[in-house]
Amino acid sequence: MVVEDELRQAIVDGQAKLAASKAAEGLQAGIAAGVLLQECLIAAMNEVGRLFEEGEIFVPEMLVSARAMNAALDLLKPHLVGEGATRSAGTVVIGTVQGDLHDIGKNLVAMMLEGSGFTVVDLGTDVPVERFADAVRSGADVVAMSALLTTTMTNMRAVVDALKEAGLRDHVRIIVGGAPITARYAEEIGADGYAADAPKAVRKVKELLGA
Ligand code: B1M
Repeated sequence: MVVEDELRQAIVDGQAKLAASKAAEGLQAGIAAGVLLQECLIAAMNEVGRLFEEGEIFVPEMLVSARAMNAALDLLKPHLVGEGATRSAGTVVIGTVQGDLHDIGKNLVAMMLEGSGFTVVDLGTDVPVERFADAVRSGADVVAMSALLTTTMTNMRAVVDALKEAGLRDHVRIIVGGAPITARYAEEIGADGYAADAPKAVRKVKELLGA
């Protein structure tokens, strides 16, 4: 098996140490970190999702796979992010919306924004509407929301509406993303932008801030 296959398999099997060592081996073999991320880490999590959907694995297995992906991601991180700017390009407050515990994609977006020179305030997962509003009051330039569940994506609209009601909507740009989110949904709920993946999120935030 080539190292890419071994890395994918280690994540699907939830073997964190092996996943980290295979990620290191991939880098040593000269495979770009971005390629390992897309073709191994993200591909493995898609496979995990498929196995879950087909009832072949359950939540605990998904969780150990997520840990294995994070172990590999830690290794790739220094290679994925740039040097960063000396002065912040703006403050982005990011979080996974209320009711939703998925954080791998959100962490990836946060990491890449940080690497591109933004100050990132990470509110974590299961973030109540009011915490986003408080972060805007504290001076965030951008609110970035992630959702992975069709049942929680509606909470993005709740945040946009709450910001409007609090008179804060015009003070901030809003970007949304996550597997069930589309550009159309972003427009429908009154967000300023949508991004399909972490690099596109960075591009969108730069565009929104004119950075
Ligand atoms: Co869950 N889960 N999960 N899960 N899980 C999904 C999302 C699911 C699609 C699996 C499936 O059925 N095929 C399904 C959702 C179905 C739906 O709503 N349509 C699902 C389900 C049902 C559930 C539970 C309800 C299961 C249960 O309990 N019965 C439960 C819900 C818990 C909760 O949140 N309240 C649950 C739990 C979990 C774990 C906790 C076990 C674990 C998460 C661990 C963690 O995150 N720390 C987990 C996992 C790992 C997954 C899958 C397998 C992988 C998600 C992932 O990390 N992908 C997932 C299946 C899948 O996605 N194929 C699944 C890799 C990651 C890099 O991609 O997060 O999509 P992603 O991020 C991408 C883009 O979406 C984008 O950029 C990233 C790439 O660069 N992006 C943004 C993300 N956020 C963005 C924000 C932006 C811009 C882009 O701007 C702000």
